[in-house]
Amino acid sequence: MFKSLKEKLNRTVSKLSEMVYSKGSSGNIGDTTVEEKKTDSLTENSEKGEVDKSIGFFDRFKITKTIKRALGKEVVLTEEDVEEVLEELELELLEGDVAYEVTEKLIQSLRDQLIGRKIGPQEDPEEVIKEALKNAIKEILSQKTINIYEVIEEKRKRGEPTVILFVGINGTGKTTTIAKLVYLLKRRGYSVVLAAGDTFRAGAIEQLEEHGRRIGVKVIKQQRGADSAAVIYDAIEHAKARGIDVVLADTAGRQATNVNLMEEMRKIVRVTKPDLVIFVGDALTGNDAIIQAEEFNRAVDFDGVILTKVDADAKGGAALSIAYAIGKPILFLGTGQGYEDLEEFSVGWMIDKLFNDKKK
Ligand SMILES: Nc1nc2c(ncn2[C@@H]2O[C@H](COP(=O)(O)OP(=O)(O)OP(=O)(O)O)[C@@H](O)[C@H]2O)c(=O)[nH]1
Ligand SMILES: [Mg+2]
Repeated sequence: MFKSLKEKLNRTVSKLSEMVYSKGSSGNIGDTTVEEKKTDSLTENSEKGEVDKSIGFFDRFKITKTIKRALGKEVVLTEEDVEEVLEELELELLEGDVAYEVTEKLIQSLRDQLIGRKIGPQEDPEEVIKEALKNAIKEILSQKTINIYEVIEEKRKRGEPTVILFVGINGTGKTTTIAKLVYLLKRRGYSVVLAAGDTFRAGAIEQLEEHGRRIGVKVIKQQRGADSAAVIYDAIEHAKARGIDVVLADTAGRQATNVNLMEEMRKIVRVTKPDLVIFVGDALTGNDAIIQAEEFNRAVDFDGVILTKVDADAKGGAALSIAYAIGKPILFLGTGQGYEDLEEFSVGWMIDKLFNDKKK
């Protein structure tokens, strides 16, 4: 997940801190220490009361050479110090499908934070640079988010179901995401009904029904070709009659260029008045996901984004850019094909994935 973006950010941290060290060097680069550690094999042999003489010195003792680096004097970062590295980062981010305005904002934020920054001998330059990057990313992802559980609770207090509509282009993962969300909502104790609002694509109703069977949730449907808004309306009526907490409505995938289907989507929103409209975008499509989101947002003014297939996305461009570009928060991320592979998005989650996660 986000492997190449992580590498780019880490390279930037290394390059800038290298530069700080070279500027702040007082002639000697800290201390060099040699640690001696017994290797496991030696311990095992010792337990048996013997030391295998054939194991060489360097096999038996792991020599760890740690160069502790410290600044010899205070360093003040100048524009010339950071410019080259930031320009490189700028190009790399653009190549990694980070949107232009997001790249510009990120670089500007780094300039603002770093130029003129004094780094004292007590400070760790790597940490200082990392902090600046983290702050820049936090600024980009500072959209007001929506807590869907709060929305559901609010509606529940009024005795009404929460209606969530999922829209997006073909194959982004709408139907799968709905099934994942059912899984999450059921675990939190909410009752759910699904609306088979994709009455357009062959096999779409059956696909949703199959998910419904597997996760144990009812699907309200009509025949293929039926009016999508009517199906979703039925599901809402069903939920009201039975006191069901949440209606998750599937819709057909559509290209923004398909005038009829875009008009159908607007009609669905007009008729069913969903509490939340969620745009489901495929992270792997990078900048295209952002362009599609802009088009859908113009058509229905959606509330939030779910980005899917993040598990297979090395670039991280869409994840970093879409919320800032559209001005709507990312709510969840699809991180795999299993029902449990849906993670709640937060700035902290993103920072953690980019700077701390060592596994992926
Ligand atoms: N790796 C991965 N695959 C995903 C994720 N979400 C969905 N998929 C896969 O993407 C494919 C399409 O998913 P669907 O849920 O059918 O997509 P859709 O948007 O409903 O597609 P249409 O109804 O045809 O518009 C399926 O093979 C899913 O398993 C994800 O987070 N990670
Ligand atoms: Mg679908």
